[in-house]
Amino acid sequence: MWNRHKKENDKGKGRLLPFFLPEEIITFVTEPYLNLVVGGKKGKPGERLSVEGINPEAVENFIRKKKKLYSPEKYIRGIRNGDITLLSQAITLLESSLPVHQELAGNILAGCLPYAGKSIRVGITGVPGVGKSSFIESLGVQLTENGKKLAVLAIDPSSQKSGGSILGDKTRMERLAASTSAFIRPSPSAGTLGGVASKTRETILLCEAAGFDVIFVETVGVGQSEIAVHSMVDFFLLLMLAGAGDEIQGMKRGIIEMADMILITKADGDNLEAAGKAVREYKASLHLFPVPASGWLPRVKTCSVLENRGVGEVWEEILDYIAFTKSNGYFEKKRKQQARYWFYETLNNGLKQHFYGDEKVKKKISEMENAVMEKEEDPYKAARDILTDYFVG
Ligand SMILES: Nc1nc2c(ncn2[C@@H]2O[C@H](COP(=O)(O)OP(=O)(O)O)[C@@H](O)[C@H]2O)c(=O)[nH]1
Ligand SMILES: [Mg+2]
Repeated sequence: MWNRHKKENDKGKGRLLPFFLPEEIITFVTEPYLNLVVGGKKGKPGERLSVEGINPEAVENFIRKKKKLYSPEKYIRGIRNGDITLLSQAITLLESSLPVHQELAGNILAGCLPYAGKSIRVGITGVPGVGKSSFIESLGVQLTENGKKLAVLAIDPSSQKSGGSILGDKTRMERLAASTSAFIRPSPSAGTLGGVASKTRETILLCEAAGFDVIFVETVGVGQSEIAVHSMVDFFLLLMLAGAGDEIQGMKRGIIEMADMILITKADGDNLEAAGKAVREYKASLHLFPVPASGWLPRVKTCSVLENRGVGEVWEEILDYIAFTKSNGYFEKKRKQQARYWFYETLNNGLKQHFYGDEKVKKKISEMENAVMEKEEDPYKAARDILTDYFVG
């Protein structure tokens, strides 16, 4: 009747909970909730427990109360007024897998959409240690001092277990974090990359409705996360270290091709000469690439956060790019393509979740996996059989 549930970083023995509680509720369960289910503190393990005993409405109401959820209108109004607390709560709802949260978040998002879309969205990528956080802090402070409202979001697939590395970065972005015009939000810590990234995109929209006119999306990784970020920003900035080869930096050609600008960081001290050399090399290799669809030829420049050089120039570059792509129609075109991308992403994710979450499918997959590995089953036939069963029944 009772199962032991242990959270990932729970050092204790975990918690004994009724077997029938759905997984997403378990993460929320506390003693009061148990009392509600079993009917009072005296409900002993194994007693008075039945699936019928659970009133889903009571559970939802309880969760609503416990998390102090408000009506969608209240969130929307708050966000529109720039209320950071309500904005943060709405983002947490977006990131939650609880159906009641998802529904509320969906309504909030829908209400905010008409007010979204007006910011400049910039993706910032590069290997760990290249200087992303330092750069964001430096440019961010300049922007906020000039009256901009800046939101910094992060997608970091490597930090999904540790729960968002930008938390540590917040200390690196001390000055920015202290500014009332800046909003810094770590990456959501659960789910697949596709899921995490789509939450980040929705977060952009909420931030825009809250009046943030510049959005930075920081990402670290090689490949997948860049594609996701590229699909939600207007300008994609690639930070590179001088002196380290492309292979060392783990940069695939595709990522360089996505970049609207390459910025060689830490161009100071002993590194100055190497930085200049890197600029020449990247310029030469960019010439070998086809002209990008935007018509914009990416520039290669250097910067030093330490000596405060070249940082503000990046912003000038971004503004030039926005003006250029707005005048040639590419800006709108890209945003439309991005909307289509996320439409399909969401469909794909939904299908996957439904398929892999299906009990029958789960059982069959676990049976078949071994058979396929032991060559007892043909992998294609095994997969087709499972799919046919799922779709045709
Ligand atoms: N010399 C020099 N060091 C820098 C510069 N920018 C960042 N760093 C250092 O590089 C290290 C990594 O920077 P960080 O911003 O955390 O990189 P991230 O991992 O890409 O976010 C830190 O120790 C910074 O102090 C710079 O312009 N010049
Ligand atoms: Mg960082």
